Amino acid sequence: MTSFPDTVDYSGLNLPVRLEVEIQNLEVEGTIPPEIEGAFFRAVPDPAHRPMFDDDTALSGDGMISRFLFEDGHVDFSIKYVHTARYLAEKKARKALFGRYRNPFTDDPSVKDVDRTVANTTPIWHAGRLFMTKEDGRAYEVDPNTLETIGSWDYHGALKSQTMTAHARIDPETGEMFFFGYEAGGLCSEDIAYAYADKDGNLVSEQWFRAPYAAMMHDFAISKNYAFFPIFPTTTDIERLRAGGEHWAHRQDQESWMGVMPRYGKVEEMRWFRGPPGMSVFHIMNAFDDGEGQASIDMHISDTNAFPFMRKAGGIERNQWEIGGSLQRWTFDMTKPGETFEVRDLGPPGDMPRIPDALQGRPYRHGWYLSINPQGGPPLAGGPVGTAFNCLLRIEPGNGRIDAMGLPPGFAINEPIHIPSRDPDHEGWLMFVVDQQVGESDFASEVWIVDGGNVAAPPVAKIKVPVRLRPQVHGWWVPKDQLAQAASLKEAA
Ligand code: V55
Ligand code: FE
Repeated sequence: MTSFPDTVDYSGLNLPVRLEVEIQNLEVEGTIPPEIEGAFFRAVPDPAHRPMFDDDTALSGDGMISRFLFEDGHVDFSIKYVHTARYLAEKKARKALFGRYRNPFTDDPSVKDVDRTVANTTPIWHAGRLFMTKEDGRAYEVDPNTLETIGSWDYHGALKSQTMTAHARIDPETGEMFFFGYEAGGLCSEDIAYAYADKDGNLVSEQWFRAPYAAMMHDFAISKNYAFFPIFPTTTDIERLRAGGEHWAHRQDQESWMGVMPRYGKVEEMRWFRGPPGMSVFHIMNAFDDGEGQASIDMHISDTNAFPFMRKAGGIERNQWEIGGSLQRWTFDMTKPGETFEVRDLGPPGDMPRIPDALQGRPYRHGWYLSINPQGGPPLAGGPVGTAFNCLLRIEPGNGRIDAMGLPPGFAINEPIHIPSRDPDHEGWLMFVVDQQVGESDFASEVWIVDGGNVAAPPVAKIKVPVRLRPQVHGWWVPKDQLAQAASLKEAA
């Protein structure tokens, strides 16, 4: 008999579900735009076993790959565990063998040399392959049709980094995938690997450099000519890990850095710009440059780390509702020496940004992200941070225009994906899971489809999910024609 800790990470909306299901023909209210055909993949952490430590985090949950498949006017749902080495070892033992989040010193000795990544953060599609990623290890390849796990992914033995980010960036013109791994040389190392693969999925380049200090670099960005590496002071320490402590502690007094280098350049060309102390960044909306050395990055920045356990480990006492922040644009003049750059506020606090894939690394007119509805009570508890978002924003960073879909307190909005429209005058569609509290400990979920250019309007379709869903982290849209090009189909043929 398994019970889970009575904490926000394991109860309420975050209560583990642990169901692998396949359901055809979900009930649809409204009309799904006929041009929406393909797969909405989601990464869902869902611990298969009670954690070894009651105060562990939702970030430790075993990765599940989930798919809403839009085909011939039908929507089918499926979800399956990623068969990581860790998942398989614990399944065999019928209990958790891996200890604290990213602390191998707390593991059962029987799994000393077993890969401990949980592949729970982002499903990434590149060159016909689907990967489940987690920044503490290598990706796992998953079959996009069967959702079965193919195995750990290292670019056919070419990748040297021991880790790979959950936030890769794909250039819309070249099809190259740019990515990085931090703690690339091992636990707590300051090594960062910067790499890219060509449009066919071959690793072309991997260069290593040293970070100013070992920090959680959750995301990065590319523009047409530059790569941007954000270092914010959520730091790690091998001695703390040896003592059984947390991997991450936020440092309110430590400075931040932005590394900027030519995206096809040498890491020796990296320029480091010193930023303000104590700030935290998880996700970056986009970056772009003007071809003449003016390089900008737009990111969600907050004045401390949003994760309560990372603040606590750093001795920071701050309530969730007292965290300040904004969407900020940092602009670097790469033609001039020096450490200074320009900062501009673009929008209210929030996270989980989305832009059309076609504008990755390019100037863009609008983007979307999640925030908290200032009207009504506090948002639903749950999700990886412990507090859900309940407001979808569309923002035009150029002129400050903001449109919003604000939901009442009992609702949670998961990260939207964007589906481009065939109509060039249409901004495309946003699709996201909405969770709603329907009883003291009962929750119901739907997939909503919203007109990207008119987020304040009611959804054009709501798809009912007949099982409970645990909050996802990130998602990825793969259109029908790309699914048909899956490497797994070719390799099976
Ligand atoms: C994040 C998520 C993670 C993680 C580290 O959203 C950071 C941020 C789902 O796992 O391990
Ligand atoms: Fe993320």
